[in-house]
Amino acid sequence: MAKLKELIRPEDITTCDSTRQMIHKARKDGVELFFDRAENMRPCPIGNDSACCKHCSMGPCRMNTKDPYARVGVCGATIDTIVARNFGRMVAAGTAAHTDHGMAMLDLFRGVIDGTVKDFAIKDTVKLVEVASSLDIETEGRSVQDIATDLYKELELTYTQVDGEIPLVKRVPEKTLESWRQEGIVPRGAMREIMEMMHRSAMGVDQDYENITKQISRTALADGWGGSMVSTDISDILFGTPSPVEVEVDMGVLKEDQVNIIVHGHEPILLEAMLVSAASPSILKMATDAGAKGINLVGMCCSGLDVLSRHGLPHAGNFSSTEAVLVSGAVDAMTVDIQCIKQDLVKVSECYDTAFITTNYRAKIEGATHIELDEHDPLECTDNVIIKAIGRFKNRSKSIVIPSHTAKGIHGFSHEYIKYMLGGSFRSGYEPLNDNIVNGRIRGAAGVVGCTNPRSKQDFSHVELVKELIKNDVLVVQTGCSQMALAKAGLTTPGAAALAGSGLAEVCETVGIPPVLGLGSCVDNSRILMILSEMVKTGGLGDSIADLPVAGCAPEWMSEKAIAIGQYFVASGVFTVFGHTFPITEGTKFEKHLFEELEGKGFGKWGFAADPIEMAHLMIAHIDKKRRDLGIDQARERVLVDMADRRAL
Ligand code: SF4
Ligand code: MSK
Repeated sequence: MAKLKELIRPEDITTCDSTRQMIHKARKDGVELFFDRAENMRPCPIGNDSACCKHCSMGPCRMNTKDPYARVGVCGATIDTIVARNFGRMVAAGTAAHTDHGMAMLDLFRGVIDGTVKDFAIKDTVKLVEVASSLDIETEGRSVQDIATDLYKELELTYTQVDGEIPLVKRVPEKTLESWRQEGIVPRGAMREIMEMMHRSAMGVDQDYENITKQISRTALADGWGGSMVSTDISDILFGTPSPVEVEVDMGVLKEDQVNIIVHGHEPILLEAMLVSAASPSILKMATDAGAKGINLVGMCCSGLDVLSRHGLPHAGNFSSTEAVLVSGAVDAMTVDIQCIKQDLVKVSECYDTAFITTNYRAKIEGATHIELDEHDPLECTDNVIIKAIGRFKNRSKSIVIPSHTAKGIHGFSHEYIKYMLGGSFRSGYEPLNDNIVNGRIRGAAGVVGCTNPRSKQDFSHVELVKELIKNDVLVVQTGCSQMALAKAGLTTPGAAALAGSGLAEVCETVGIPPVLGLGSCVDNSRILMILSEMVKTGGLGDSIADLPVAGCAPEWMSEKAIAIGQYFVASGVFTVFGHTFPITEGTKFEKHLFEELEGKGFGKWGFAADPIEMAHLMIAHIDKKRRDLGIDQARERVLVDMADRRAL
């Protein structure tokens, strides 16, 4: 371990008991984790408090003056141009990540359709027909193969189209779409928008922050209503649309007497293939011959959430725990694909003799074993990963300390299932949700999503924020590492309704749902967009997404993907609050544009707060304002008076 300054106490950097226990152990073992490095590497003050531009070799230009307008770059670029360009490039990178993930799903779908991929098939034909119909593809009396072929061609346009509107904007409420058309921000195709964003943010091109913001929104919308939505839809078609399932989470799911394999990353294909390999009798025999009682497949981060939603696979924790889990000494192999994979996992794996295996040609890591997953023969890779894990199990030499905590919860809510659960098979729909919002039992809805970050006490803001929201009758939907924070804290069970306000608790108890609904991985934020769209189309809550009493939040975000997600929610009409830091300079015109002016154009707006309770109250205040604008605030007061009257009686 590198020589460290005095280290911060684990109690102060995480609220996750298992991670805390593992940080203590790592320090005893002399193993450095990212928490330690975050302590030793303070954020660069120029980037943190102001801005820097390094888009050409006349710079880099530092804008770290007290008055952000006191200086311009060598080329004359103002602070607004510089922060808008930097922000735009983050959105372009985040959008590229989600759309490339979606493209990989589409590649797999094409292989299934043309018969070159034989290990996967179309599993959910109901979803296939539903997605095809939503894009006006004829489905009546046609074969699955023909519908799928037409759907593939249509969805490919999400990426390759150079003019017009991406296909999935057909799902956007009319008034929301109209505001995009007026602003000229309907995405044409994701590749074009990302390319144009990169071009316009280069030295000497777009130097008007308002004009840059238009391309920022257009690019982000190509993610939410494009790449991410394609990824979710195709994953559902190939692997099944999630429905509620009970899942056990946290590091206590590791088993000392089994071969433990952690799968971490984002694309579901790796874990889906791992499930097949782990069930193979010959592989199982190898494991038992090695003295193991079985093979324990465990997910982490977003691919874990994807497969947890579909198969109820146990999950060991979120982004901040991926090194910590290795410190247990119980992980025989960690295998990864793309995104959010810290490079130092290789080093930490080495310290505990864990086999660390990369599987995707787009994401190799120096020092890792690379076994490429080819979708035409995925088991070749996944069989090999398990064999390596069995080899490590046989020769385990490190002391094993498995944290004992686990929590059970219900996950796997999709927008389709929410529709069904509220109305049953005969009258499935969003009417019960909208009715309960109108009558005030439910105050509004909030999406709480996103990462964890070593610069923010792990899970703390997610959990405190969500508790405050449900206490105030706000129904919460979740994705990504945030979902896992709440799952570990035991808030994804129907019993958590006891922590909710009386109105929300009554609805949850009637339907039998938790007040916190887990929807899956970070690309599955597209499911939240679909919920919003359904709420508008169902009626009674305004004509556009911007009219809805809803808000979003990523309290501990770290990835560029989170910024892209935040911007597509803002452009779609949602007030979106981020916590811990925000990557622009305070007191600039660009800040005012994002945080105030966009709302006047029929979009949502950004918000920021460092404290989770403050975040919750910013969101609740916004929800209440929307209720007033809709004229449904009176209904809420009437319900509360009725309850008080009853109590008095
Ligand atoms: Fe400096 Fe302008 Fe070059 Fe940026 S583009 S590094 S502000 S000279
Ligand atoms: S894994 S993007 S840390 S949610 Fe999707 Fe978690 Fe954020 Fe990665």
